[in-house]
Amino acid sequence: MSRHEINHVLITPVAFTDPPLLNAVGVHEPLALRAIVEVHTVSGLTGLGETYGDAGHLELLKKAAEAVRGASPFDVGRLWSVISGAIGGASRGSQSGLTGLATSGKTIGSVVAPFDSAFYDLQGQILGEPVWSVLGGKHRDRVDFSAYLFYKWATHPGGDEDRWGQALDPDGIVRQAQKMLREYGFKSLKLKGGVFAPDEEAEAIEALRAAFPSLPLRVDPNGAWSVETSVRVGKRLGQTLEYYEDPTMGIKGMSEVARRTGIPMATNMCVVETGHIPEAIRLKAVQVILIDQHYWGGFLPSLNLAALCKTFGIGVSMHSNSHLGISLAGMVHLGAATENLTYALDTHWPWKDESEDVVSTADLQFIEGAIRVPDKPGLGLELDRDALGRLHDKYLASNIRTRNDTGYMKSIEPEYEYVAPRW
Ligand code: GKR
Ligand code: MG
Repeated sequence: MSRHEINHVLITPVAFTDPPLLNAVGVHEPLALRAIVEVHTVSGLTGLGETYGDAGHLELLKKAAEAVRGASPFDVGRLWSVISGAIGGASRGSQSGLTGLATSGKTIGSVVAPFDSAFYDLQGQILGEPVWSVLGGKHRDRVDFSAYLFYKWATHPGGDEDRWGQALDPDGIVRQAQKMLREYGFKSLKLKGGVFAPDEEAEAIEALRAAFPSLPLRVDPNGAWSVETSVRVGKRLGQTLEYYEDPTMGIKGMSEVARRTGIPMATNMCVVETGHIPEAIRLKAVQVILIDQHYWGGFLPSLNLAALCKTFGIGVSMHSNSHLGISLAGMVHLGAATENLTYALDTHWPWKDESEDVVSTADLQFIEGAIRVPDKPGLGLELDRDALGRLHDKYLASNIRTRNDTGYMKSIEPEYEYVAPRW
């Protein structure tokens, strides 16, 4: 029996303010959901993980929590089999309220991930070492992030205007980029597309290119475009793009776009579990994979994926959803420990209200678009119980239990329908 045996797991769903960000399936609701996972040991330590807060996901997390009781925090290699046994190998689909937008994969990895995070956090605390050190050491002292631009409304219906204002055309997107760069110093730009007609979005990319001649640019329509549209827009944007993220759905379509445009294709949609990798490699469908500890199963499986990418000459970037500070810390530790991190990471961070979090992120400040890799033991975080309580109350007071961008959009624009590909 380990001195640090796990004796208790607490799962707390929380809600935090989210602006009306537009995407291929609708628009972000006024609150985003997450679940905070605390793993407690008999020795009195607490390891932290952050994950999706959808109702179906919470049910699986509860089963997983039962299954890890009695384990040692050093048992990370067995987490996958222990948890998949407990939840019956549950796979994609049912936990996601996102019609057709496989943003998170929602595979078993998404249930394992917060436990992997908490276990590594505990290991670091026990050893007095930061998580990146336990993961094998750091390859960099600063982890670079990319600006993540969204078309957006000025306000949620009936709400107050947020600090970003409206961005519904190329000028609005350039203004948003200028503000984000001014405040965070990012050195690359990603535009979330799939919202307006593809040529309007191409115009926005061209406007960004004119405004920021030397910055790498990415566009991500989340599979909203057909192969033909993706090829046409890809040829129009040509070498303007650092990579072309999920313009179309599926490995075969991505492969055809890669072959016909020659632009590096990136994905967080068509390769979201190991079973997708052989076909993607055989068809040369993706040249960059966005790792994400939240659905690949945590830090260890993400590092394994990065190693596989290295073997096959595939670049590595990182994906994000709306997230809080525990996720941000995890991204920085994983980013530091990933040797072949070839691109700046995605983050939704600027969209969050800084005052809303369950941990202090004072050690995770953006300077010139990067976060300095922290040195404190574990993830280097301390849970703020009052803040956790406040965000949990916010969750309880809301009626949002599953992310549903499409339903929210339809409640505002009843004629809205989700279709893929839309163009
Ligand atoms: O937050 O609307 C959003 C994004 O579209 C997100 O859901 C995606 O998962 O950031 C993501 C992506 O790169 O596809
Ligand atoms: Mg994406």
